[in-house]
Amino acid sequence: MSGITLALSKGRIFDETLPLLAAAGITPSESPETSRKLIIGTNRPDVRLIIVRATDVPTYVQHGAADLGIAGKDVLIEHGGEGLYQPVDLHIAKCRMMVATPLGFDYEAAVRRGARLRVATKYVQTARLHFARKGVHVDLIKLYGSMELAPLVGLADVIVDLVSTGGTLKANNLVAVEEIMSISSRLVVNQAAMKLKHDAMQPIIEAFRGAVRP
Ligand code: PRT
Ligand code: MG
Repeated sequence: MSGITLALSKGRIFDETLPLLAAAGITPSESPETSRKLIIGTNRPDVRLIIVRATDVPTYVQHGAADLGIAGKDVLIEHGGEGLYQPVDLHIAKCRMMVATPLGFDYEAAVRRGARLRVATKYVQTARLHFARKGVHVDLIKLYGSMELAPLVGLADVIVDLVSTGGTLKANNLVAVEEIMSISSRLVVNQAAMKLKHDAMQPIIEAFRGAVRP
């Protein structure tokens, strides 16, 4: 494929990427929200989009099935980032990685007395590193979604999850007790494509960089 392939996920990343694409002179020919197509053309014959799960974006780019992609820092940490350049923080799909507990659970006291914590999360690498740095012993329980449920039914003491409005925590009587890091989405680039397709990719990367609104 001599053109450029960009990997995106549906939903908030796609929505927030549209203005960046526009800045690069790229208009998708249909919306992934209404179309079932997984390969979407654009107004530019040399640029196409592929629509994949958010967690799969780094994998497609790492293996060169896409030249470029957009992925959350959360996803990139879990993936490990091998084979990828991360040239631009796009400041989109922002949120915070937090530790949350049921209302009334004294997290600080549990940490102080060296309790072993059961932590449910989709973000096991991030959680492992965070608690190791704090010197807290944890049993990590890997989940694929709806982490908020785990402490309510006794599966875990705390969760590590992304929080944006806080509405989901509140609705489930949970409270954020510690921020691990702030999260935004990054442009990722296949390292070989960066060399082989440099002349075609560089204007797109620069247009994205110029359109970032921190
Ligand atoms: O949904 P799917 O299982 O396909 O995958 P995904 O959840 O990884 O994808 P998507 O599109 O939902 O998220 C893509 C990226 O958006 C993530 O990788 C994050 O970098 C970023 N992002 C920004 C978020 C949020 N904000 C966010 N609030 N990702 C998830 N959430 C979830 C959070 O996990 C929690 O369940 O929203 C819920 C909390 O939201 P509030 O507003 O109630 O606090
Ligand atoms: Mg989601």
